[in-house]
Amino acid sequence: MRVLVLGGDGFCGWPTSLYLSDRGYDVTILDNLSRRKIDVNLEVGSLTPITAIGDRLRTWREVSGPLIDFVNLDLATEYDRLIAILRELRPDAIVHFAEQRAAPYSMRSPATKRYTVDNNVRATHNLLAALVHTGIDAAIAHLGTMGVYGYGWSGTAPIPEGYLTVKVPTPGGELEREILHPANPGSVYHMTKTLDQLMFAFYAKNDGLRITDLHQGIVWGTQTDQTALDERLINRFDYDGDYGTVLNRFLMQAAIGHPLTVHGTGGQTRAFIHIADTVRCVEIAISHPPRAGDRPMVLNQVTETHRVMDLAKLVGDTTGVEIAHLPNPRVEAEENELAVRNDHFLALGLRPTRLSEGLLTEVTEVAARYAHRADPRKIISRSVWRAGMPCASDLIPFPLQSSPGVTTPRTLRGAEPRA
Ligand code: NAD
Ligand code: USQ
Repeated sequence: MRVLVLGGDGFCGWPTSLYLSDRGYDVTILDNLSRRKIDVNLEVGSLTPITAIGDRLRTWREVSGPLIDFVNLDLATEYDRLIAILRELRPDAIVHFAEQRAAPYSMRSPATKRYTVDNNVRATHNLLAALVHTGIDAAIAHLGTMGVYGYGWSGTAPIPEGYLTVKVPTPGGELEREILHPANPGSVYHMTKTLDQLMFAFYAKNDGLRITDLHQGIVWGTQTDQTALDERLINRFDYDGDYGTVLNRFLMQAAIGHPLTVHGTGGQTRAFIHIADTVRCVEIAISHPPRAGDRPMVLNQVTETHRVMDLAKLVGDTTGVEIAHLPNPRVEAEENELAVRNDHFLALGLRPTRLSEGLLTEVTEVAARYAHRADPRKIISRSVWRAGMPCASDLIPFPLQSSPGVTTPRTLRGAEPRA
């Protein structure tokens, strides 16, 4: 089976490409390397020393045998080249990761708001138009997000898999209908994923495209069996205030003795999935595509939910690092309930990797190994949702070497918060 992985150089796309290649799929990565360029612009880098895409692919060939091809192409702007690549490759499945994915970055400035919308909406639409244009019947698995549903809208009722049954009052009585779950995005980034959903609904109905939208929770962890084979295959580890996500940030902060940066009360509940389950879910999705004429299949790619404060306590208790309650730079509910249905993935064979001390330690150890690469000035989230919202000052001094205890996570005692 020939698979084209759009965004295959990224945090989820790279381990997915290796996993699929390892499982015998013929993989081509398409990526414009924009994520690496954003790091350069933000003057930050992955905590882990990721190698150039060419080195990654050569190393994979050396250690495992199969060849992964690479195409450097901007999905949002290079439509004609995309057509040519699709005609040449004729993929059976396309995994679409290629979007700007950080909510804080999408709220950082008018320029990043516009970039996020232009990039994400055009990338997705170009893909859909190109499949119709070329007549290539590839199944699409797109990475959506739990954030399309919003938080707290349905209280403790579990969020269904994409569609909601509603009763429509009519003069002749009530009609029962299944509609796309109301969209309730919390950032410009999340808004682009709700726009993607509408495009999928249209192209599935009008052109019979076969589309699965994977509403994924926050991905944590860093390595998979394949990325751990050689240091040159290492996955990226984002820890900065825009791209770092909450649990990986807490684990990295513990590793360098930085107080854990809880926004507000920490009452926000979110959905999570380990990176090793992300790659498995993608394989499950491309092996069970919908049929032409079906509405988009929506699967909640989530294995558990946690409250931010509970995660901070867990990491704080195991490492001795303190918790800092910081002003929340986002406009979001201080507290919310969250229950999510993920019946499809369980029925299709996913055995969830649950958060465990062993896995937390593994990530903290990776973070501790590369702690010398961390720039603590990049940790505080300073992209605010509305101009003028307060945000915290740096919590530990730079350079890092002058802060206490940069040795191993378990011996650390965090510096005093001074926000
Ligand atoms: P990432 O930024 O690490 O990877 C995205 C990749 O897409 C990058 O390599 C980037 O260079 C590429 N890309 C972006 N725009 C492109 C374009 N126009 N043309 C070609 N390539 C382009 O992000 P990630 O964490 O790997 O996330 C992948 C997908 O999964 C995203 O769509 C994201 O919304 C979704 N997702 C991620 C998470 C998470 O916690 N990381 C959770 C839920 C959903
Ligand atoms: N948070 C903190 N402290 C931090 C970082 C975050 O308290 O240091 C809080 C945030 O305020 C928020 C929650 O933790 O309430 C989650 O934030 P996050 O940055 O971990 O995740 P989010 O912005 O939602 O985005 C991430 C990915 C995105 C994906 C989404 C899945 O970057 O691509 O779509 O998770 S979900 O959240 O399920 O929609």
